[in-house]
Amino acid sequence: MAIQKILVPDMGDFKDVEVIEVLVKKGQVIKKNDSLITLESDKSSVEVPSTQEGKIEKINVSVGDKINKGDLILTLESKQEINEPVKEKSKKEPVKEKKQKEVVQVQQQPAPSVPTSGKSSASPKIRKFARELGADISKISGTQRAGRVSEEDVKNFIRSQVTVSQGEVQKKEVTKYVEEYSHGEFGEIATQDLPRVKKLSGPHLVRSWTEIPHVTQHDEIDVTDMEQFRNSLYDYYTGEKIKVTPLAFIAKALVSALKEFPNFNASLNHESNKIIYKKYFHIGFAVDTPHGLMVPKLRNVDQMSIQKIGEELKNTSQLCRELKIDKKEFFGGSMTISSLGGIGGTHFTPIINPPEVAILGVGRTFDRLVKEKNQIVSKKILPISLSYDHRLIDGAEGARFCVYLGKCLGKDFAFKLAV
Ligand code: CAO
Repeated sequence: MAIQKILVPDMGDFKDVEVIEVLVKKGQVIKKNDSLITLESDKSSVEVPSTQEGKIEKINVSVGDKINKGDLILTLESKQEINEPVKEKSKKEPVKEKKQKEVVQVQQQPAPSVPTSGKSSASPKIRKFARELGADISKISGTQRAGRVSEEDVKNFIRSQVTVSQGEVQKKEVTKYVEEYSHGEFGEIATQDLPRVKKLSGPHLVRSWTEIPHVTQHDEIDVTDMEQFRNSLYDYYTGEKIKVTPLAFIAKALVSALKEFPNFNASLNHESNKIIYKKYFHIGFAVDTPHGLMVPKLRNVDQMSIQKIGEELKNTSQLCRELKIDKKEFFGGSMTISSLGGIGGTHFTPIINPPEVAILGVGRTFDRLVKEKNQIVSKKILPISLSYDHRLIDGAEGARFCVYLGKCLGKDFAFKLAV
């Protein structure tokens, strides 16, 4: 048994390149040409394959390390005798190791650096894009010059993996993730079936996450005046306090913003490359139920008073929690609000509910001390997070939408919500 070193080969122009993936583990038995690490520079990405076979004794690089030709990648226990057995070292090898004798292994049999996986070449940006979508770039055939993979190739690959038909997602190629150890090996566990609602919503979320290029814009709205108004609502006849949550005001403000920015009240038809503009204002809202998340629609919110919206929110969420809601009520929406304000937290990244193109996330209102006219005053701040489909909505439009919404719920709220 000999210890062999696998070093970074000559990579031409590459200097101080970053390790972005370590593709092997300590103790793993590898064959010659198995990929060991992926390196990424500004220009391109390469995988470094092994020049030897054997069992990995120690890995000397980690993700984020900057390495150069001759640096030690790993040591290997190999049956194959080599001319120059390598001394073991107790501490992590510095990656800057270029002694002549120690590079003998590689210099005799230089490990060729190859464009990633040997099959696909792609820019770091595209590789990152593919990684974020969980796609293996090596499986994607590039349509660009010299087989280079484009963003469109990645999207087409994802589409080919997930076929959506009649609300059901069928995975053509199921990736099986085998855990190295079972959960039960670490302590007591319990197993139960995934609730039906989660089984149904899961593929829908996957479709949204993998197909829609999301952008999420976070903002804060001064809702001090609105909150004062909300807390001062009393029934004209009975004198009783009217309880309406901020969500009713937000839904009303959202309708006003949808009128001003029709791209948010739209859907995309990719087959015909058309935008469908909706002339109705059916607002979806995420409801947390014991069975899982449901997103019913409130129809024609533009024609409702704030008090009526408040009542409808209560009634509809109750129907969801009791599983009495009609299935059709989950379809035909303009845009969705996901409010976690009743629970807590500030900003998050809501996932668009297709075929809609945007979703508004709402956090919990908090107090902030600000200086106003040389006085310190307390303001009520509402955190919002707007996710939108970047294929239809540009960043500037997203920002304008947030500003407008801020005006509707801010000092202009009485005026804006009345229209
Ligand atoms: N800031 C401060 N307080 C808020 C608030 C906000 N942004 N939003 C609601 N509240 C308050 C309400 O005023 C109410 O206070 P009182 O108990 O004093 O009346 C309390 O929080 C509870 O409100 P609520 O959550 O019951 O009512 P709602 O109209 O705000 O929301 C519903 C209704 C159905 C959206 C909500 O019950 C729910 O299910 N939220 C979870 C949505 C969710 O899971 N989203 C994540 C989707 S992605 O996984």
